[in-house]
Amino acid sequence: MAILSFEKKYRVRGGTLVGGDLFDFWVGPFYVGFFGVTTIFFTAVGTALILWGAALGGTWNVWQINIAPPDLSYGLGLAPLREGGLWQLITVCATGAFVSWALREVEICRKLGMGFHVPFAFSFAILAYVTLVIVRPLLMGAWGHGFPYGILSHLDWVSNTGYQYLHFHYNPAHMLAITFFFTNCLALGMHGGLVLSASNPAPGETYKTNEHENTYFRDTIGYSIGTLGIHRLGLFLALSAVFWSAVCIVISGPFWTRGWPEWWTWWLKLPIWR
Ligand code: UQ2
Repeated sequence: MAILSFEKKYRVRGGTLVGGDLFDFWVGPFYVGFFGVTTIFFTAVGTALILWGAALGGTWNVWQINIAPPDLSYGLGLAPLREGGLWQLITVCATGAFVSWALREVEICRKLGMGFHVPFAFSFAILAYVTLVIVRPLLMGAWGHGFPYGILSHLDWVSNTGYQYLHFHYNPAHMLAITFFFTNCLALGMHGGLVLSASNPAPGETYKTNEHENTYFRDTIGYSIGTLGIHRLGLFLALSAVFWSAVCIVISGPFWTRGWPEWWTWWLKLPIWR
């Protein structure tokens, strides 16, 4: 279907979750909707607060700008703006913007009669962020356990938090997350390579399709997962990577406070070694 006739089919009323027809319109190519408005609102306020926090920080070097969460002594209370309060408001705005964006995706899916796979996948990314700056700090009793907003400062936070547990690579959920990230990389490398090899022929060569793709893998490894299957596998691998990343950090502190290498003593204590 040509893009112009498809637009007529797509630009239909309804599918909104709240507000009825109120924000049910487009601005240029962009669908607005109630959650388009809330996305813009949270993004604008959040960005302004980040600029305010940066202005207070004494450097405009983009690598060094840092907006830190409150000191641990503030616990789960509100902190003055300069003492982490800005970080708290920015966290509210960021979460508001991300959730608004996901719900706008849901409204667009409903308009189009599509599955909710894209907002479902995006919700895993939101879950990872929320786990770091809300769930884990709540479980540990202080907003100061959230990560600071800054390019180098958040890297320092990751490094310091890792070393607090001596060797984060011994965290079993971290192992799973990494394995999923790497496998996801392998699968997307295979998929991208396979699709381009078939559908982007050199000048003078002919365009190939599914049958060539299936046959390539049947000839090399005796198995093809299929053109739909590879996308199911990709979504599973990507979501699993994010899910186990969230698990690996939320168990560090709230459920395991010692070094991760020590967790493996259960293995050494198995009766099979006696
Ligand atoms: C495939 C297929 C595709 C693909 C790829 C495969 C025609 C265009 C990459 C091959 C994938 C396999 C065998 C699964 C690999 C498993 C893991 C865990 C990486 O068969 O169908 O569609 O892109």
